[in-house]
Amino acid sequence: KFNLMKIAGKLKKYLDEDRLWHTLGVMQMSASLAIRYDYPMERAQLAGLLHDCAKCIPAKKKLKICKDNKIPVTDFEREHTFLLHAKVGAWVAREKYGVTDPEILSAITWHTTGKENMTLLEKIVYIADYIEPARNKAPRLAEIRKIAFENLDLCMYEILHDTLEYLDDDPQDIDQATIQAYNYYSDLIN
Ligand code: DGI
Ligand code: FE
Ligand code: FE
Ligand code: FE
Repeated sequence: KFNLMKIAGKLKKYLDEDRLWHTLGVMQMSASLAIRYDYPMERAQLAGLLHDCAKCIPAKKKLKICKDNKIPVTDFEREHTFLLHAKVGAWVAREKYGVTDPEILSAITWHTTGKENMTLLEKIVYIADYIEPARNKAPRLAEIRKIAFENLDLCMYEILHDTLEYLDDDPQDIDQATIQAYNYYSDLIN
């Protein structure tokens, strides 16, 4: 059994103020979506609380963690090291916060790119990350926040669509997982 308040207290030491506030927003939004879609609420909160636990680790240190722990790093991730905070985050959640639940670790792993055929918790965290109240940069947020509570798969599609549009300036910059996720949810809703 885990204590969310204790974990938040520890996280505070590893995240800057904005990232902590974002994280608390994702925890709450994950709880709301869990209630809406019948997922165990506290497990969703734990995943949301820890999803960015590796966000403030410098690139060099993330690469070292991967090397030391035999976590595979793709060439693409080596060139876009910010993507590594997701899989390194899952490692940190397990090793430093004692999370063993593979569903939670997987939700942390896939929260940045998404992937094909995501589990309910993976979708909850991915979406909560995008729509939590402190996020304000994405377009159409009001609309996407509503869709999140109406249709999770459609919401995945809308977020992936806008993410690809945002990354469109440089298609070389797009991870395969993001493209696969987009194609999957695009087929699913059409
Ligand atoms: O860590 P957060 O900022 O809370 O959120 P996140 O981990 O979901 O990262 C969001 C950013 O990741 C957003 O600016 C879009 C970007 N992103 C998502 N998929 C890809 C990507 N960036 C690149 N370069 N390639 C991708 O495939
Ligand atoms: Fe993140
Ligand atoms: Fe995200
Ligand atoms: Fe986040």
